[in-house]
Amino acid sequence: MSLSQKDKNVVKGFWAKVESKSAEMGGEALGRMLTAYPMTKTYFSHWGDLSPNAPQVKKHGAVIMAAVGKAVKNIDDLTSHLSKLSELHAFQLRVDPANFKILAHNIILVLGMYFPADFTPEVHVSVEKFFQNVAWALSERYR
Ligand code: HNI
Repeated sequence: MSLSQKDKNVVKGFWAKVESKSAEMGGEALGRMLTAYPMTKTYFSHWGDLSPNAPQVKKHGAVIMAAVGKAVKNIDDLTSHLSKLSELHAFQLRVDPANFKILAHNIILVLGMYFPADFTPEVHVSVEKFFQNVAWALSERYR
């Protein structure tokens, strides 16, 4: 489902509130994905320790969330903005695109955990749509 102007405004407004915590939330989300969806660990096996508090998990979580933050800033043009990252995940990293939804789910739940008051149902629906669009954009170069 494409993002309405309202969705875009809601996502940008919410992100402005949560951005300062994004690195920490990214680590939490990646750690949860690797624990709750253990089949996702195969892509990161070169790191060794994949426990939720492992330094590389925290560090890479921050990298992922920085990329999500940039995507929020490019919300009008996600497909071209994420095209290079899509290519990387398709051809170098060979990540099954089904995993984009799994990571998005974990990020969304952490957003709700960290910001329960701001994560209203209205914010939730727009944030879900945003991540759906990010997942589509990241899947674009797989074709
Ligand atoms: Ni992903 C590297 C962003 C989903 C596996 N990933 C990156 C990098 C960014 C990034 C940014 C660093 C690129 C670079 O070095 O140039 N990844 C994102 C985003 C999402 C995502 C925004 C979805 C919201 N990646 C996933 C998923 C998996 C995944 C779902 C696997 C389950 N990514 C990787 C792996 C690397 C990676 C593996 C390389 C990690 C390393 O450093 O070894």
